Amino acid sequence: MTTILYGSTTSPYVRRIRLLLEDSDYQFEPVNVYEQTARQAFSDISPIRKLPVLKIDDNVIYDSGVISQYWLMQAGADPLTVQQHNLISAVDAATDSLIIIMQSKNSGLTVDESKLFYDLQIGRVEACFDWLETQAEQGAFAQWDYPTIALLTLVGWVEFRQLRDLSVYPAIEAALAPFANRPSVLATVPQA
Ligand SMILES: N[C@@H](CCC(=O)N[C@@H](CS)C(=O)NCC(=O)O)C(=O)O
Repeated sequence: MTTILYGSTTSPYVRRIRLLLEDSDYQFEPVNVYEQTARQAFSDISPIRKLPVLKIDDNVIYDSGVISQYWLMQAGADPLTVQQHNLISAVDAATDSLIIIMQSKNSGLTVDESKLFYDLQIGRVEACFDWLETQAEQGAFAQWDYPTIALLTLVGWVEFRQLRDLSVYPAIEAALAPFANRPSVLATVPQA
C-alpha cells in the first residue's frame, strides 16, 4: 500500500493529518497552491485545489475532515461524538475565516469591520475562540484526540502568522501545554 499526503509545511489543516498519521508510514508531497503552475498541476489530483489531500493507492480523499474520519474508522476508533464534531466545527470556522482574511490581505484588499463580509469573518473568529476557551475551561481538550489536534494546529498557525494575541485565552494555552513536547508536534511546527 502506498500512502501519499499532499500538503504544505504551513497549513493548519495539513498539520492535523500529519499529527493523525504520526506513527504511520507515508510519503509527504509538498504542493504550493498559491503558485499558479503548481495549482494547475494539482488540479489533476484534486479539483478542489485545497490541501491536504490523501492518496492511498488509487483512492484519493480531498478534505481533512473526511481524511480524518476515514483514518480513524480504519484504525477502529470510536465514532466522534456530536460534542467532538462541534469542537472541530468551531476550530474549522475560525481557521477558514482567518484564511479568508489572510488571502484578502495578500490580494491587496482592505480588511475592516465596516464591510459586512469582513465583519462576519472577524466576529466569527472572536466568537469561536471565546467558545473554545469556555470548552477548554471545562476540560474538552484534556486528551490527545482529533478535536485537540485541530485546536493545536489552529493555535500553532495563528502564532506562526502572528494573527492574534492568544494570551487572552489562558484555558486554551493551558489545555495544549501538555502536548507541546510530543515528537510529532515538535516535528510539524509550521515552517515557511
Ligand atoms: N475544508 C478543507 C479546508 C482546507 C484548506 O482551506 N486548505 C488551505 C491551506 S490551509 C488551502 O489549500 N487553500 C487554498 C485555497 O484556498 O485556494 C479541509 O478541511 O481540508
